[in-house]
Amino acid sequence: MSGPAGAPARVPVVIVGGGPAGLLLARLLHLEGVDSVILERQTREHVLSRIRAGVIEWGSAATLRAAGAGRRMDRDGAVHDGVGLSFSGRHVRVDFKGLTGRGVVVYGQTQITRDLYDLVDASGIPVVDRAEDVMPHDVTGPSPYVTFRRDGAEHRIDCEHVAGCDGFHGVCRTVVPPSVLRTYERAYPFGWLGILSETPPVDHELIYAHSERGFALCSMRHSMLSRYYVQCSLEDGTEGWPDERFWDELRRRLPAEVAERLVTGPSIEKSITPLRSFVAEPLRYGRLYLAGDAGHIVPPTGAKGLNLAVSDVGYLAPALADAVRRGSTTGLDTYSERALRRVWKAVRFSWWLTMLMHRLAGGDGFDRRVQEAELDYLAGSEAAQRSFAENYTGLPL
Ligand code: FAS
Ligand code: PHB
Repeated sequence: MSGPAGAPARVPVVIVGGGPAGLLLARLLHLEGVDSVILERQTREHVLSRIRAGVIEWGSAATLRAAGAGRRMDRDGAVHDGVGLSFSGRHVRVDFKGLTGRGVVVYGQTQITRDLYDLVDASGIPVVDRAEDVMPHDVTGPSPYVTFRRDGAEHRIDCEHVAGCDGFHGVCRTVVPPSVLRTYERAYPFGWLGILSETPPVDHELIYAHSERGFALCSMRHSMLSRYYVQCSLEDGTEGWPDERFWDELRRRLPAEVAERLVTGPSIEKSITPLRSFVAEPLRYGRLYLAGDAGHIVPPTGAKGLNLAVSDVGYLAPALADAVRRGSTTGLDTYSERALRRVWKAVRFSWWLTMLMHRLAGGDGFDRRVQEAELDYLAGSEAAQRSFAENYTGLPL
């Protein structure tokens, strides 16, 4: 078997998955003079059709700029110096800039993925899309290889290392034996119903709303493209949420002065996302390394999913380059521990903000009183707001 047109039969690094983690890793390796190939299960059109994250941490933006993916982000994205929290009829602004000296960049993951694909193409990095039944082999030995099918033909690529950037439902995590893999998980008893609408955002910054009826989030992609979410039941389907019901429910969860400003319009995308916290340990097994959603999932409340994919790759790329170019495995030997230290801090923050902002069913009202007390404390404490700001804008790499 040989590599398909455009892909080598042997390459130092095979990357499974052509989402943000895989694309960014390929580009950073290229800048270090290390060749790779990306094997992506879907078509490029399918990957580029996904509507996902919207908030880029300060450090992630720096990594993307270092990769050469900053031009359109800095042109079309918007730096946000704060965020609004609304609860019990109150509205509190957390001043990221004033508290930490930095902000976040609001720029859609869809655009980031497009920018990264353009860079990968310009770098001459082969991307095999519609790669079926991808499977890493012999990852605990010195000569791993990856097989896959495409258009009915079997293929094999020999390599030195395999990067599992294939997301939560990918194949690479399954290569790690149950005797080695440890997983930690929280499934939340609610989901997010999200819509996109070609309407002006309700505010110039994001608003996270805690209300008796449930959580809501007002976000955006640009001045005429808004992104809104409401907490919903896991039993819900989008067919049960016509636009009129969505807009009505969103208004009910926002402070009156915000709801009055809301400009509604037809949704151009509508989807429901279940919320989950998940971490797999270790992120390395032999010469296989997990990065991004392949290794961990966070509820989108803290806007960390995409950012963790970027930080994992920020650790993994130089480590792979050291091994391939200089024969040093120190970076690879410490990759899992370093990445997981940052992952668990983001998992904690995402869990904390999810439990703080969402309506928790059942109970005697105790949870709600504790939520209200914590929000009241956050509203009045600079120390609490600084902690929020440090975590939201991104902890150091
Ligand atoms: P991805 O899942 O993006 O990419 C993995 C790639 O691997 C995919 O292209 C997939 O097709 C491919 N693949 C899978 N199995 C394969 C196989 N066997 N062989 C080859 N290829 C394979 N994060 C936020 O910060 N904010 C949000 O609002 C937010 N909303 C989200 C909504 C949804 C519905 C989902 C699923 C995630 C959301 N996330 C959000 C998280 C999301 O942005 C991820 O963190 C981000 O996509 C992680 O990037 P990757 O690790 O590259 O994984
Ligand atoms: C988004 O704009 O899609 C978004 C923003 C912040 C979040 C989650 C999603 O916490």
